[in-house]
Amino acid sequence: MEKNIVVLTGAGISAESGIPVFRSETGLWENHRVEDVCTPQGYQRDPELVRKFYDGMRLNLRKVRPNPAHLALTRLAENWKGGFTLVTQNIDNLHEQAGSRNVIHMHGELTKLRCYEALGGCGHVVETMAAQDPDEACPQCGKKLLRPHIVWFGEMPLDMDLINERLAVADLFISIGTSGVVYPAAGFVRIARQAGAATLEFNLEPSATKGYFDAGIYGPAGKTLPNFVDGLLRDGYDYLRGILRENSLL
Ligand code: BV8
Repeated sequence: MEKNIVVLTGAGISAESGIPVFRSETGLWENHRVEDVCTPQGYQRDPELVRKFYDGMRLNLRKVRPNPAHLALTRLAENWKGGFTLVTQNIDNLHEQAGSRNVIHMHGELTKLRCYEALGGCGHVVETMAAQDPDEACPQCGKKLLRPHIVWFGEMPLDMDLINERLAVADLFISIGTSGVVYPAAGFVRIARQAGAATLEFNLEPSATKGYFDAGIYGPAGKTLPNFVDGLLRDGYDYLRGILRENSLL
């Protein structure tokens, strides 16, 4: 019986591609307070500030490229015989640039805008790589209520039913480059454990949820992940058992 793998990535997998991670010592994110740029209230207060914040990150996507960690996940997905699910907290398109398909962007995507339902919009989603034009009307309902299709704090992450379905039948849960601070993503390892999955984190240093992982491999994912994927594809679960033993956190 082939095993099901669920992977969760966070900002750390994009760090070696030059995209700053979410949390920093200053607690600021790209020089902004999180509550000003990553909450519905912040958007209500100053939609122009929030639009420009995401415009900057969207336009930056033209300059960044996937790193070996993204490419290793594409290789794993393409060659793994069992089920493979990639969930990301990231809003960049580096997994897609690396060739990953069916990526579940639970916190939304920089390359999409949505007609804002809470203000009376229709929820229609449009793709864009450009700076947002605040006067652009929704192609579906004609209202000028388009907003970044990003999940802000206090908003429900996307595709949670699908994610929970995949976690419920996971045999291996791999978390890569996340501090384990933001929920519900940080709770996925517990759901996977309850389903009987082996759990493994790849990070620069132990995450806040390290206590729920069987093992941890610490260092830049661009270096650690390709080796792991090569071993798993070569020797399957024999290799995994060795890795879990050598890097046990229990
Ligand atoms: C919700 C979009 C409910 C924007 C983001 C108290 C307790 C528990 C929960 C809460 C609470 N109070 C409030 C909450 C809920 C809140 C939450 O979890 N808050 C936290 C801060 C306590 N969560 C929410 O609001 C979520 N929604 O709960 O809804 C609900 C219920 C009913 C009805 C409606 C709603 C929504 C959360 C989503 C917020 N949006 N992003 C954007 O990205 O622009 S979250 C944001 O944080 C990013 O998505 C980011 O991905 C995510 C998590 O951060 P990380 O990815 O982990 O990044 P971080 O910088 O933290 O860490 C990077 C890691 O990488 C580090 O550990 C580092 O060591 C490592 N690293 C660095 N370089 C490398 C590396 N690893 C490997 N290799 C390297 N080279």
